[in-house]
Amino acid sequence: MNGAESLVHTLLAGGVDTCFANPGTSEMHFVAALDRIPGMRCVLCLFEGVVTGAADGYARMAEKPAATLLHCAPGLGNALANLHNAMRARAPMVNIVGDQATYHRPLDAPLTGDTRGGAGRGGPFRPPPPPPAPGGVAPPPAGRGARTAPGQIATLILPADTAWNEGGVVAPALAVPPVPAVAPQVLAQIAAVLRRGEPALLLLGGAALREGALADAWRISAATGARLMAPTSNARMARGRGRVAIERVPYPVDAALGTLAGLAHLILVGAPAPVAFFAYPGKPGRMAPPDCAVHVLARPEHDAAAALAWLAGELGAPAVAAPDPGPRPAPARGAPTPEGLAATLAALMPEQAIVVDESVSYGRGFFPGTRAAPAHDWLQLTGGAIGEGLPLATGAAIGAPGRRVITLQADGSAMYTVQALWTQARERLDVTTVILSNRKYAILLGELANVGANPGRTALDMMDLSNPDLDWTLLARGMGVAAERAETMERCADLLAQSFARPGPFLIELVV
Ligand SMILES: Cc1ncc(C[n+]2csc(CCOP(=O)(O)OP(=O)(O)O)c2C)c(N)n1
Repeated sequence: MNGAESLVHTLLAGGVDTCFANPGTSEMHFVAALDRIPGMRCVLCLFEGVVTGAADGYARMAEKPAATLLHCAPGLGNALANLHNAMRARAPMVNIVGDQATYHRPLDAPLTGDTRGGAGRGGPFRPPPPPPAPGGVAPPPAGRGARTAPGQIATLILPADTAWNEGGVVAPALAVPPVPAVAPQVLAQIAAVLRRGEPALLLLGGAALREGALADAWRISAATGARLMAPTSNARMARGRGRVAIERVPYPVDAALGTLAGLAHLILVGAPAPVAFFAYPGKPGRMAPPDCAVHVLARPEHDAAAALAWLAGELGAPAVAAPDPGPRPAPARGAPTPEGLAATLAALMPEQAIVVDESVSYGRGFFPGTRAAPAHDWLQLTGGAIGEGLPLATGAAIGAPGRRVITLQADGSAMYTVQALWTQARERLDVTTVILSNRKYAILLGELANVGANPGRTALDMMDLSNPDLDWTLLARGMGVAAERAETMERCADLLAQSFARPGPFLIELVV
């Protein structure tokens, strides 16, 4: 058995059975091992940023890591933006990065680069040293690292000779450490804070945004008057009928400050304290009022759901039904608007849909209009590095087969990783993409004004995506995805309904 074969067996033994890949010469023995050993679903992606974005989406839905296969330092470099997003989503992932053979590295061949440096930037898990030749790679620490709550990125560098040398050893999976419980004193302290009845807000992130945890948070809210909110960007949130609907801290600084004004206590439940995405001249960076006490109920690695359940019990908060979101809206008519699109989605989306939201500026108001939709999960761009929506949707569809994925996708961001559409076609994934075609970097037009910069012709041209116009129907069809354009909400509704009724990917260019 060679090193590559032992690695594939070890990954499978550890429950990693899906590999998003973009291979090169240094990974050929790993690819050959995947061919010889059954059990691994291999998904080809045509850019490394699609590989890592797809592995992120897979992990968010399957709740376990996928493997990625990436090509030495430059390939890993291409992967970094979506690795960053995955790290912010706290998605587990095991990266296998090929590299020059150990004895070839000193020759400084053209593709030799700082693979270890890049791996270190992909997440907090330090890459293990290259395994000694001959053979015998040892991925279980990587697998365990990835699965340690709340999910981490583990990167294994696989020099070509360690893959092809004989002497591979299959390692049994290591036990994954249990999710740590919140300390009883912390729970008691937070209960005491909530009993005071002062203006308080529970900021729910990570596992606290799942259905059961939201229900317990709602009990606490109903019993104590504490408000509930989520961070601006979240990896996965349970939404729709039957779930407790909560709003997010708004992205614009003034709106965020207004939302949190007057708070005496901010209680963090698996979420970080809210800060502005960027510094703006003359504005604060922290969004909570300066005299607001910030308490940590659960850090992201803690069992936030158990903490909320305990707290609800301790406060004697009875079970309460989720608030009725009102009737399911009817599809909108006329010219496209954000509210109209939200209503149309709520009207038509199937049960248990997965919404992937990289809508950037267009989607800030999607939440209120989709409350009365059937139960669904909502996935967002967590690290602000645009170009993750299409890959994220691709991975989510593979991680949750049988569920329709709906991607709400801003056009500028879509162009970063547009090749993900090809993988959706090849894998026949049930993904409906709505391209929000405003032919602008609209958010940056606002940011130009927000930072007080000068909007001259050259600056404005750098935020304009026209001249030439992108034709999304041609782009999609060129990658095997059926596509149509919609200029009205009626047409959009028609196309959405058609797409939901048939298997496979479909793209709607919504001209907004
Ligand atoms: C990897 C990366 N590169 C560049 C940026 C800067 N950036 C932020 S938003 C944006 C434009 C987004 O345009 P689009 O996706 O069309 O959405 P819209 O603003 O029109 O809603 C850019 C270039 C970023 N956030 N991440």
